[in-house]
Formats: sequence, C-alpha cells, structure tokens
Amino acid sequence: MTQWNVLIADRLAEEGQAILRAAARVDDRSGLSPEELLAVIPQYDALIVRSRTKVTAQVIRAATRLKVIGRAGVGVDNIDLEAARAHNVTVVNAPTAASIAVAELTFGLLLALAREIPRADAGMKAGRWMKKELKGRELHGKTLGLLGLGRIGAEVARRAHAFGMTVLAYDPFLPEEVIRERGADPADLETLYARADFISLHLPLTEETRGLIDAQALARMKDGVYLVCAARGGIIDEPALLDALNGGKVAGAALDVFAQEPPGASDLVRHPRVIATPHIGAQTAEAQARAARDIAEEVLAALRGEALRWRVV
Ligand code: 9EZ
Repeated sequence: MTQWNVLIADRLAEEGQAILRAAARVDDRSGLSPEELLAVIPQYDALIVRSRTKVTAQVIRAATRLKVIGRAGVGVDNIDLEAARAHNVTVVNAPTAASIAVAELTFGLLLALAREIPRADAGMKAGRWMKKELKGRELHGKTLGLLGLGRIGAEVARRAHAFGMTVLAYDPFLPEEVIRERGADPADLETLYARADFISLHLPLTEETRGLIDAQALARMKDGVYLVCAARGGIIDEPALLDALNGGKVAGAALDVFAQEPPGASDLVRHPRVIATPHIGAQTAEAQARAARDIAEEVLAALRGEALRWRVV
C-alpha cells in the first residue's frame, strides 16, 4: 500500500498535525526557503501552508506527485490558482475557523473606541490619572451598521444585541429574510451610512469592495461615526479616512488590517483617534487549532477522493 507524503511548509498547530499523522507520512518543515521547497516538493502528495509560503507556478510545475494544496486559513493569494488548475492540483482552505476570533476582536475594538481604553492605559503607564479626560460613550442604545453579514458579521450581530444595540446590515449577496434571521435589519447603503453610530466591515476585498469606504462614503456617514475594520486592507481608502478623522467627521477608527502590511508608523496609525492592531483577527489559540484541524481533515478528504467542504480550485 502506497502511503501519502504530506509536507507542512508553515507552522501548523499540533491538532492538525496529529490528524495528518494518523493517515499519512508527514514532514514538518515549517520555515523552509523557496529553494528548499522547490527541491523537496516532487516527493509530496499534499502541501499545507499558511500565508508565508509562496506556492508559485514554478513550485506547482515541479510538484509531479502533488494532488492537493491546503491553506490553513482563508486567503489564497499566496497560491498560484491558475497554475494549480492547469496541473489538476486541488486547492482547499479553512474559511470558517477564525469567525469567532474575528467577531470577538471586533467587539474588543468597538469597546476600545467607545471607552478609549488604549489611551487610558497609556496614561496610567505614564503615571497620569486621566479620569476627567476620559468620558466615553456607551454602545447601549446605539446603532451598529454592518457591511457584510456572512459568518463573522452574523456573530458580531448576535453580540451587538447582547449589548443593547440596534443592528443594521447591508449585504448585496443575502436575501432580506436571511439578514433578518441573522439578527439584523436590512438596510441599503445610504440608510446604513445615515443611521449608524458605529460601522464595522465584514466583507472580502474584491474589485467591487476595494476603496468602498472612500471620501464619498465617509461624507454620507453621521458626524462623529466610529469605524471598525478587521476584514481586509484596501476596503478603506486610508488617505480619505485620515482626512475624515482630521476634519472631525469620524470620531475614531479601529483598524486591524491595512492596504500595506505592515503599514509602519504611518500618519493614520499614529493618529490619536486611531486604534491599530497588527492583523490579529485570527490570532487566537482556538482559531489556529480549528484552522489546523479543518485543513488536515480537508486535505485528507481530497487525497481520498471524498466530497470537499471548501474547495477553492
Ligand atoms: C459588498 C459586500 C458587502 C460583499 C459581501 C460579499 C463579495 N461580497 N461583497 C459591499 N460576500 C457589503 C458591501
């Protein structure tokens, strides 16, 4: 009986490695260089990566035994999908593993904005008691506008209800009844911008959504709106957001993702009313373990020729 050889090219949580080892020969070579990958890839039936390893057309051409590439997470922009298709290599990902982690970070950012928790802490660490300067706002009674109501947006909506918020959602890919089932009132973009006190983005970056939050969109929002983005860099036009912060239209913004990552100490990141985090949405022990488990199961299913939950190619 021939055994499958599986190459793990980026750090994968132990939960996933155990599932793979029960069914295949597994080499954990996380951190290997592009040259090393090219040299060893001909031996493998399956390749598992996160976002670090670039799976180029050259790698796929050299991969004469390769049947499946698994991405332990959502984004597959580090994999040449055209080359995979041309060489009959299946590509699978683990798109749902981080939904709770991202929804919880979103709430952390909403609360951090409303109560200025980072500024309060920075003051304390500098020996200052900023009590009088720290008058926040409550989420209770406010309207949260969600752009995108997929798995993450729906989890955010549930949590918003627990905080006593009214939840509006715009998602052109969902029927109104599904938006209602997920706990939000359907709204068109204009209405959402006009009514929301807090706006959070939960949509993918596509040709249609790149720069969706531009100067025009910002101008339609309420004065003093708070923005949260833990979705993808590039959805927000960052220079337009900086102008809207400086002009007083936007009261505060919390950003986990950036058009360029890392963004460095940009004017936006350093802005006193911006809270910035280094793309930590999926960075929980639980989400990483779930992504590893999901991708291990999906890659084995592909090797066995079974039905796939998350085929990309
Ligand atoms: C676009 C979207 C949501 C959206 C949601 C999904 C591809 N796509 N685009 C604009 N799944 C809100 C505003």
